[in-house]
Amino acid sequence: MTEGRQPLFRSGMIALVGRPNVGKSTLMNRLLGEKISIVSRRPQTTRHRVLGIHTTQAYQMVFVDTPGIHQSKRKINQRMVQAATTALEGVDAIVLVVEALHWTEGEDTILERLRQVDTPVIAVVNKVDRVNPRDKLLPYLDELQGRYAFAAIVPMAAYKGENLDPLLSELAACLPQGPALFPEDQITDKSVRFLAAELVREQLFHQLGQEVPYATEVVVDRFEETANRTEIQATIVVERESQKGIVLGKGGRRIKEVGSRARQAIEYLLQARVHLELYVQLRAGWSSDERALSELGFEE
Ligand SMILES: Nc1nc2c(ncn2[C@@H]2O[C@H](COP(=O)(O)OP(=O)(O)OP(=O)(O)O)[C@@H](O)[C@H]2O)c(=O)[nH]1
Ligand SMILES: [Mg+2]
Repeated sequence: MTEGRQPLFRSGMIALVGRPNVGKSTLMNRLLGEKISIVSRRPQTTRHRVLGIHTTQAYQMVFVDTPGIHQSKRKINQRMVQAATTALEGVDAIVLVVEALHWTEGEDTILERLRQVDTPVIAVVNKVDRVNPRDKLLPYLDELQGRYAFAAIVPMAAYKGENLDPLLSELAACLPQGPALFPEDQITDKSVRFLAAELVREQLFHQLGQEVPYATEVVVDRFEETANRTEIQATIVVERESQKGIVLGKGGRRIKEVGSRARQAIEYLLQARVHLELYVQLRAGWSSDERALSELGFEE
């Protein structure tokens, strides 16, 4: 499979970590040039580790997008954070994503963990498009340098796909020589079923207010590729009876809009026509129930 490639082919795993909402998933999608991870303006959007595989003639980088690391008493959040911290083990490099000009206790806590692993850490200072004028960034970058022995510090606007090349070269230098870990045309470890469920969940994060998105999970019940379209049936799980009505909306308008936007996104992903049917189901307190979480695919 690596025939025809450069003799010094490199490959390895790279974890993308940081506090919630700093732009880890946006960055991974940009690095891949594909949308694998869902993105929203709300924190705690990503709930699982998601691999994004980027293969060139010279290297294969396997990015691990992770949930934002934060403190919470909720069981689901604890499993999310566990998924993120597990991703720090056995990788060849770590990208710590931070927001330009915003250093918080959250970052201090993450640095504590990074000190426990012997892996090069590259800091990506994201959302620099918000810094105006740009030279306000300089003291922040200086400060950052004093906080940790970062292998490199790369300012970036992931959102616009600016400044990706310097990051890619820094990362390539961290990878060991070796054959590709995945087939070169593979872009993720996740199934299309998982990605479809995520695209529905993304719409819930976009379209529902306050705590409701955090009380929802999406399960694909049926995924069937027929000759001319893909048929998907999915259930939106909620925690409380009152949330059912919110997800449905007046006259079913909200769920219809969620379905319509999610269908378009899934069609784009699959490059195929999609028929999407959505249902809502109450599963009382699922996000704080260990068994329900395991059944819903949250690792222990
Ligand atoms: N202005 C600006 N916004 C950005 C940039 N990168 C990401 N964002 C926005 O930041 C928000 C969070 O982005 P995500 O990629 O979901 O962040 P995340 O770190 O994966 O968040 P969690 O999965 O919740 O931990 C979204 O509204 C993005 O559009 C950037 O470079 N500039
Ligand atoms: Mg994310």
